[in-house]
Amino acid sequence: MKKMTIIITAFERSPDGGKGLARDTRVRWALEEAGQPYEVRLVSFRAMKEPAHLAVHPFGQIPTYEEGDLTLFETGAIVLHIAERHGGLLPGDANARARAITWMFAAVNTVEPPILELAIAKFQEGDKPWSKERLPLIENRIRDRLKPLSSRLGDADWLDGAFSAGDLMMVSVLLRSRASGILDEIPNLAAYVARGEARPAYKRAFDAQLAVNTGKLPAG
Ligand code: GTB
Repeated sequence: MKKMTIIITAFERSPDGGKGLARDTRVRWALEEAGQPYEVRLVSFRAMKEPAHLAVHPFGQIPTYEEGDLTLFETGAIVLHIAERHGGLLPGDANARARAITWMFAAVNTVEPPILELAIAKFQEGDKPWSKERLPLIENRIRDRLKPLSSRLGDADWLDGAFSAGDLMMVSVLLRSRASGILDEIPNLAAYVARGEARPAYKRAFDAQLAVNTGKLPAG
C-alpha cells in the first residue's frame, strides 16, 4: 500500500516566537519519536477562521493532521493516532497501553486546564480590575494538580515504566507552566520535563518549529 504523506498545520507566526509552546510541537514530537516524516502547512490567524481550514478544524485552530483521506484535529487524538499506528510511543502489553493512554487523558483533561486558564487570565484578562486577585487562585489550582503528579512520579524517570505517549503529552502540557515559575517549585517535575526536552526527537521537533518562527528553514 502506498504510504500517504502526513501534513500537519502550524502557526505561520507563533505568538511565542518559537518557544515551542504552540501545540504543533507535541504533534511534531510524536512524529519524530515514531520516525515518521511529515510536511507542514503554515496558516495565518485569518486563514484559520476561513472555510478551507474550518473544514479540517471545526474550531479554527492548529494543529491539524492530514494523511490521505483522514483528517484529524485535537492533539490528544492526533498523538494517540500516531502512537497506535507506529512503534515507540505505546507499550505492547494491553494493560500498560491502557495506562499510558490514561496519562494522555490526565495531561489534557486534568493537568492542562488550570495551566491554560492562567495563560488566558494573563494574556486576555490581564487588564481587568479583578485580574490581580484572580491570578494567585489559578496558580494554586495548578499547584493542586502538580503536587499529586509529583508524588506519583517520585524518583522515576517516566510516569509508568518506559517513556510513552502519556509522558509526551504530560511533558508538553507541563512545559507551559514553566514561565509562571510553578514548574521549578517542584524539582522532580522540572527534571521530568527536562528529560523530555533532552530526547533527540523532542529536540528535532523543537528545532523544526523554531526554524519556522525565525524564518531560517522551510516549514517541512
Ligand atoms: N484542544 C486543542 C488541541 O489540543 O489541539 C487546542 C488547540 C489550540 O488551542 N490551538 C491554538 C490555536 O489554534 C494554538 S496552540 N489558537 C488560535 C485560535 O484559537 O484562534 C495554543 C497556544 C497558542 C500560543 C501559545 N504561545 O504563544 O505561547 C501557546 C499555546
